Amino acid sequence: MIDLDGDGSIRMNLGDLETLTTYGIPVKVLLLNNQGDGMVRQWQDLFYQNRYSGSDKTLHAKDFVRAAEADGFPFARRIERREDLDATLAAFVAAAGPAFVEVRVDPGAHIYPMIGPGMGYKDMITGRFIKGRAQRDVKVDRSAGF
Ligand SMILES: Cc1ncc(C[n+]2csc(CCOP(=O)(O)OP(=O)(O)O)c2C)c(N)n1
Ligand SMILES: [Mg+2]
Repeated sequence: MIDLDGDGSIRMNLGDLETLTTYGIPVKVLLLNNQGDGMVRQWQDLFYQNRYSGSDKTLHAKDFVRAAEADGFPFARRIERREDLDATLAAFVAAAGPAFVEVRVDPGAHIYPMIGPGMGYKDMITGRFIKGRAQRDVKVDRSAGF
């Protein structure tokens, strides 16, 4: 079993990492760390002119790999470079018992498709890479660099 987690979500139940090691439960935890509540931040990018309230965690100091090590994870690693992905993920899946891997991802990346507030399916926003139907004009401020 592989738990795909976010840095915001895992903060809500981080104590249960220890449950896995206490009982030897072989769950693999794959953390996608974009240093914030990305789903919330995306709305603030698109509809609130990049005004971030409560969604930015770039100043937070949590070292998730050390947290997993402290809870006794025999396998706890961080992936920061794309070229390390394949080998580290293969070792992660092959590791016996509970295993933890943190993948650092782009804090500015958006997730599509999405439906904005007050919009319907016909207004689905598909982003830069998905070819969609004609879209309602959503003004996107890309000054933050994405
Ligand atoms: C218990 C609970 N609290 C709050 C929310 C609202 N919420 C939805 S997504 C989200 C942010 C999740 O951040 P993260 O896990 O880092 O995922 P990301 O979008 O960055 O990939 C929050 C707070 C929720 N869905 N459930
Ligand atoms: Mg996140």
